Amino acid sequence: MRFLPKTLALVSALACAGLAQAADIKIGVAAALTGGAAQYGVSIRNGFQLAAEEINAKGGINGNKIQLVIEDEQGKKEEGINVFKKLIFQDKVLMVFGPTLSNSMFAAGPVANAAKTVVFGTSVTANGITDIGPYVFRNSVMESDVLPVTVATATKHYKLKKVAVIYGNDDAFTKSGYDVFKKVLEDQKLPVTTTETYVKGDVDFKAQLTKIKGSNPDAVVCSCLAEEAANIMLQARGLGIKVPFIGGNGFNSPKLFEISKLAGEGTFVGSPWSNTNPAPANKAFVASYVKKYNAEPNQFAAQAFDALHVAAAALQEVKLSGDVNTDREALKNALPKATINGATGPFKFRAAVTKTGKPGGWDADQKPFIYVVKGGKFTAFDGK
Ligand code: 1QQ
Repeated sequence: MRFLPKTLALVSALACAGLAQAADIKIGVAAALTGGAAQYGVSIRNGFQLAAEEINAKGGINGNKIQLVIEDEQGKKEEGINVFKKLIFQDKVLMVFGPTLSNSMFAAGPVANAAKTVVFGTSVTANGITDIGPYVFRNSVMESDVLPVTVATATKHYKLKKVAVIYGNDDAFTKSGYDVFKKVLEDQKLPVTTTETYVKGDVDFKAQLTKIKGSNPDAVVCSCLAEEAANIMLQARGLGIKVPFIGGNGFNSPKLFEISKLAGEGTFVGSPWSNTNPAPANKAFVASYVKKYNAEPNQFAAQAFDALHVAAAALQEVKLSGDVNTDREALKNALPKATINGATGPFKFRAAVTKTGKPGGWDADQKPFIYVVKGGKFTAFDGK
């Protein structure tokens, strides 16, 4: 003991006496807090902060408090990569949540996977995300699990015979959503009257909508982010298109109604979260969210909230060594078995089925709720 530096001697003395300070668990959150995707990213950050506060108030994880390191990736690929590098190599976080968009995940996810650091998406729904590698996890439900249900439900309800399609062809999520819609429409034998595209930043969709109107569909299928979807809806009504819309995960933002007002009435959409789900975990989440933020939560907040609880469930089972590489690997091995009963209901992972057959990451194993838009609000579809 005589030869040890003073502070080290003190630490080891405390450790011997069982008084060593519990360490914080640093967890990175990369979310789009500014720019167009902030309509999703701000809710995501709120969900994480609420979950971290609650977990820490109950004593943390095996006595260790969670410390969130939150960065704005602006919904841009390059910023996603920059922020991931900072969190992983500079801050040396145990794991990273995010980014908000699939488009950014395809760029930033490989950075985390190569650094053998868990990256956990809470809002990324495109096909192929978990093909990036074994360190990639998500609790966001893939469009390929949700859209077949959404389309089948809308088809039955409206007795659809043919639909038009519109999508953004330069975003990984809207493009992948289109690929899924195309396959679902083929599988469900619903003919397509016309397929129209736009690119990021477009605000005038009248040329595409005029073609859609001329093709006389019974509904318009839209693989779009919320802001574009809302403008498409408004302009469609302006052109006299009266048929309902069918959308994907991009629709699940209150922004849709802020812009479209009542233009989206009758829209069908699927989501893994229901605001009216009476399960105790969801009621508790909604109540504490409203108390903290003085606003209603949405799906993106619920998924972020649940994601931290999933990570916490895995971390309960990990004996942290203090060596970041060892601990990152231990978390990656514990995470696939983590299950919770959360705001989005019972959650578990399933191993990704990759295109290459190489080992991939882990996808969400959850079923969607179906909603129809009534009075400018998502309303649980009652099956009639
Ligand atoms: C994706 C999405 C978006 C709607 C996330 C906010 O599902 O990019 O995958």
